[in-house]
Amino acid sequence: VHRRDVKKETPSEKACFKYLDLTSRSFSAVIQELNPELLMPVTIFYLCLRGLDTIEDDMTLDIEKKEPLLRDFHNIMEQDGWTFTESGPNEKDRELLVHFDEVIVEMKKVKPAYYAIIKDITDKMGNGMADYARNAEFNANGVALVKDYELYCHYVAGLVGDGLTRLFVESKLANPVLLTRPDLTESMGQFLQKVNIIRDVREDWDDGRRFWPKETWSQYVDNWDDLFKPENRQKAVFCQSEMVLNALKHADECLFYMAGIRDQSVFNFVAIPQTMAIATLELVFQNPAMFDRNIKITKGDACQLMIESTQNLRIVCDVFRRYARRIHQKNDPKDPNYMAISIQCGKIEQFI
Ligand code: PS7
Ligand code: MN
Ligand code: MN
Ligand code: MN
Ligand code: MN
Ligand code: MN
Repeated sequence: VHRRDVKKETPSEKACFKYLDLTSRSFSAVIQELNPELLMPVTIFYLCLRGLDTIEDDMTLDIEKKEPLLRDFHNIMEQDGWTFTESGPNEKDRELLVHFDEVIVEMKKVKPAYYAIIKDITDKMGNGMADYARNAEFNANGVALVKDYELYCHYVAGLVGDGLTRLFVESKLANPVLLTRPDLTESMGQFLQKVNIIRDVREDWDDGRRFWPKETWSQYVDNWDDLFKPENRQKAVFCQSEMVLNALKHADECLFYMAGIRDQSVFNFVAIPQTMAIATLELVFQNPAMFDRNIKITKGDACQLMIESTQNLRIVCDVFRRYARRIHQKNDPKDPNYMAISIQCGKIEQFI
């Protein structure tokens, strides 16, 4: 296991870890234990994308200002001394943008081969986010089709997987064969992003944002807001099942992807978020509380998952099977998605 060497760190390196801690709930610890070769590149990658996402998420920022910022962020983030102080005061990650100049100092020290990957992904993600930010302005209903939902997930998470995989292979910490399987990489990102979007539905609704596709929710309620009315709880839970089923389809490909990782610290880094995601999916499944408030797995479960995700692929497969079985047991025969969920859980339970 690797640990940061705090004594040898420059002030700007320390600042990067401070903003990593401040802005990441789930990734900070695992990033800080990465193989030293990838420690700074992945930290910088995270902070660039977190900065970009802070601009995307800021609903007080006018679209005429937001769009060019998103589209050009990959160039803006290279300008020495650049900082951004216009985020709304309630923006939780605004401090990162206020002190972005310190991230830029470290960004300039990243190996060119790694930096090229970081810049390419930031470019593609920013432009994808911009397409959807415009769309949200003109269409208060958000995304229409499941394929639009999945394209959004590609921009904000599938691309992260692509960039990380290229970093892992470039540093020889993953099998290059992973580069020939972009479908597996895409599933790694899609699974995390879809679970995040399902779980955060209430918080996003409160903020006036919707990521669930109309093609799905319109089968259960006439208007998006109706999904949150207490009298529609049963319909909302059935709709939730369809969203869970859609996410669950990525689980087996995530297990295949993890078989391509050669380095223990990289394995831990990719496996921990995935096991947390399947546990979160089990927690939200058939759980009406998700429409009232933000729900989270317990500290105890998170600790157990950390231990299990830092061993080997066999143990991680066991975790996936365990949660698939629990989802299977909670499955409701009255649910229109009952058969499909049952089949999908069966597939994971029988995996290798
Ligand atoms: C570079 C580690 C490992 C092949 C900031 C990791 C926000 C779920 O929206 O912060 O605030 O609720 O709870 C992470 C694939 C991306 C996908 C995406 C960069 C896994 C900007 C994570 C993370 C690919 C867009 C965080 C996708 O959730 O979100 C690095 C392999 C950032 C990964 C966002 C979401 C990540 C997310 P929110 P959270
Ligand atoms: Mn966002
Ligand atoms: Mn966000
Ligand atoms: Mn500063
Ligand atoms: Mn979210
Ligand atoms: Mn979050």
